[in-house]
Amino acid sequence: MSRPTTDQEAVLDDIFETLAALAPEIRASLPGRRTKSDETNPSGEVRLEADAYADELLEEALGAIDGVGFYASEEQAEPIDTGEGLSVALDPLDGSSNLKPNSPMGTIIAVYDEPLPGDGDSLLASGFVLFGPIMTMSVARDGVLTEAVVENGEIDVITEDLDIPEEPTVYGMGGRVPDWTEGFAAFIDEVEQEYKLRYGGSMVADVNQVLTYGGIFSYPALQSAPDGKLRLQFEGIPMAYLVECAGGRSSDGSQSILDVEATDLHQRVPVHLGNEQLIDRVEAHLADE
Ligand code: FBP
Repeated sequence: MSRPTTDQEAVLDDIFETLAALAPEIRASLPGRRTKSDETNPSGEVRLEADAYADELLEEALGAIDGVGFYASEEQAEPIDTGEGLSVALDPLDGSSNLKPNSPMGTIIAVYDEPLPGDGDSLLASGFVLFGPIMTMSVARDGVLTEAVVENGEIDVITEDLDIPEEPTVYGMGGRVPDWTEGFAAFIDEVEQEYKLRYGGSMVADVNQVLTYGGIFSYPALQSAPDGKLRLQFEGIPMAYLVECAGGRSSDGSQSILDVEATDLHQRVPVHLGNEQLIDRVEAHLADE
């Protein structure tokens, strides 16, 4: 992790205030944009009209900030040069397949102090906006996770220094069961006896379940996809830092996701996030594979 300078702290303030101010507009844009466009993103996924529109809004607003030098997103092949300064990397609409069934979604942001692809060493801060029954924004900075309500575009802090509950109660995991690796299937055989299932198809919403109730979220390496589904730059690293700031752990199966080498802007990574004891257990099962 990098420690922000005083100037960088001021730019980070601008970035999160801008994201909070934009959240109501992104949410208001969703109802009329639930249809698929005829375009695919760099990961080969069909883009929704809402994905493209949220990306445009975020690029325009964040790219205009003095001190933001690059804008990159899951929806664009290359970073956009926006001047001098920090690099922002976004998943403009996480869980966009949830828009049609009107289920929770989010926006994920990571801020790096180097050109992209960045890794855990160049990460300065990360956060997400959760479009749930209410609109909240969780921000990880200087080793601390803060949760706020952003209903009217202003940051109204509700939890300072949020810690993951020590006693885990929920688990959520992606991928189809027949496509799980042997070690991961053996791990799930155990936890499904102990905890309640919470998986809804949006990483932001599912990880917030874990931050709220304790437990584990996984989108593991699959037999058909050894690197899993989720993107290191836009999903893995930012969410790993949030969970680690809350006293939890992250893993790609054998190491913290913040230690994974970033070689490509759209590279994927297996993701495990949650209470330390559960991450230790899933790593032990995967080590046996
Ligand atoms: P998007 O960012 O393109 O929405 O993809 C990521 C995601 O939707 C995650 O939020 C979620 O955890 C996962 O993919 C759901 O995948 P699946 O549909 O395979 O369960």
